[in-house]
Amino acid sequence: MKKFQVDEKTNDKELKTLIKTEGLFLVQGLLTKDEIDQLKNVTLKYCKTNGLKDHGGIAVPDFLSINAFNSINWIKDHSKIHKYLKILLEDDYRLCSHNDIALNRVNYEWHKDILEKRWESYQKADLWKELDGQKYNIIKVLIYCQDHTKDDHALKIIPKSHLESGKHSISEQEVKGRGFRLHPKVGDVLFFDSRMTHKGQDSQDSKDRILVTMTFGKNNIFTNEYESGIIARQTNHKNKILNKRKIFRRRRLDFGESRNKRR
Ligand SMILES: O=C(O)CCC(=O)C(=O)O
Ligand SMILES: [Fe+2]
Repeated sequence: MKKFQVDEKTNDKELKTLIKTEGLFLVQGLLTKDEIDQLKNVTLKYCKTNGLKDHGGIAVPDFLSINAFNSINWIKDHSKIHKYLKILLEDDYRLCSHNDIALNRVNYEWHKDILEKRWESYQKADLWKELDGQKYNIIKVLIYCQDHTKDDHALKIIPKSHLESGKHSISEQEVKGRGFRLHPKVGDVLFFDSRMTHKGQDSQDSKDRILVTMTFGKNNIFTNEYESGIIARQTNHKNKILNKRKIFRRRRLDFGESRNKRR
């Protein structure tokens, strides 16, 4: 674990080497407790009545596009996060549309954060090969909003697995018993190559567990393809939420009307 922990004293070369060879690093104490509290409070308030049911918890896909999250959209521009992204993505990158908040979501299957299912076809280039002098360079940023030093509810990872080609879902056979759990403190931020094999918590905690994620990619063909698939996936998920709301409103309306008729 120590090997992957960095702080403001870690130099650019060490950071680049960690991502290149291990696939990740964890920056200690990057966000303040007050910043984390803001992320937490807005999420808890919103998820009381909104969001998409997902793996036993609630997901908020593309929270940055939702008015209720305007007060925390500073997170996408946070200068301390961008200090690291600028080094890893060499000043030429963008938020490639993916952003998500998860409340109490269980995510116990090993996977890589690459396009899957019907969205896989958007990613045409081989992610493990160079194309026209360009290379895959997509970094996922994870912010857990609670302390995980004494629990097993943060990310489980396989260092170096970003170098192993594969599909989104990774079987236990491929994992071969490898992997270990990270134990971030409040305010730590994880940066990882989105091809790294990882999984979330195996079961829910008794306390609320909030995870904020955003994905940034170097401006190139790999990021363009990834982003087009992500936009399609996020739109699909957001439509599910809208349809659910419509059904809910229609039911309320029907119920109200039938009650009125009875009067
Ligand atoms: O729930 C988690 O901790 C992991 C979620 C995950 O796989 C991800 O954000 O990429
Ligand atoms: Fe993931």
